[in-house]
Amino acid sequence: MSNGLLAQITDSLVAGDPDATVAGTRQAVAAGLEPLTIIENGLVPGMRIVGDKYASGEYFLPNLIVSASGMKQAMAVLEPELKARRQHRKSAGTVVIGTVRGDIHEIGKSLVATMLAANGFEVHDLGVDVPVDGFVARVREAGANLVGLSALLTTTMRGQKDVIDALEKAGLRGQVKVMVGGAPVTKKWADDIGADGWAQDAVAAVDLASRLVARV
Ligand code: B12
Repeated sequence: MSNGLLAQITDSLVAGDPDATVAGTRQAVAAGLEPLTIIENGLVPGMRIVGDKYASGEYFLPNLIVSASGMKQAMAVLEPELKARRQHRKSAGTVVIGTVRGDIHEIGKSLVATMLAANGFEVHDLGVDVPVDGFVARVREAGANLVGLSALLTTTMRGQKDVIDALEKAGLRGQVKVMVGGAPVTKKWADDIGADGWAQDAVAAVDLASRLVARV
């Protein structure tokens, strides 16, 4: 039954039917499924299939936009559920997160932000297409000890290094750990640009964030 619901959510994203995605998500919550299970086993696989279809030329940009909207609306249903399960941990830190300049992909970044907030971090989500100075200014204002930089395009990944350089220049690099992510970003890239860590998905990002903050 629950597997059927999750498959329904995946299929609705692939079919580009946001109303069905939201309805399926609500149904899954009502059936007692954990929000994280719904995300990881219903929504994310759907977006992956949509991405593959786009890459192979079967889907076009409008398909991506409709599916992304379904995912976003479903996340709006799940966010309060995730927060309701929030465990208050004293050790959680203050995170400034955003998608770097020139890049408007927000789903993965928002998922990471939601998961961090659900795990007791104070999260300052700057949104997408964030200029380098935007990150630096907020780190200073919020006294953040962690920065999360998302990039989904090979052409915008370089922006992650620009933020690291700017933090250095502003004399803030010693106070913050920097974690990077996004589909084209690898551990090697993170090492090359002098980031403190890389995580493949939102669950790993929470684990990484906890470890990095413990080391600040
Ligand atoms: C949805 C989507 C869009 C939507 C975005 C809508 C939105 N509101 O976010 C729209 C339609 C707007 C879009 C536009 C474009 N897109 Co697009 N898009 C995608 C798609 C299909 C899915 C991305 C997604 O949301 N995935 C689901 C989330 C959950 O996964 P995720 O983002 O990877 O995030 C996870 C991890 O990476 C990690 N993570 C992410 N961020 C961070 C940050 C930190 C700190 C950490 C630790 C971890 C972490 O955790 C996340 C959660 O698990 C991908 C395909 C793909 N395979 O990625 C293409 C893709 C990224 N897009 C692509 C392209 C080319 C574009 C456009 C240039 C298309 C065009 N011609 O206009 C534009 C770019 C616009 C711009 N300037 O940014 C290419 C990029 C190719 C490349 N190598 O550079 C891809 C790979 C598609 C393809 N195969 O060609 N896109």
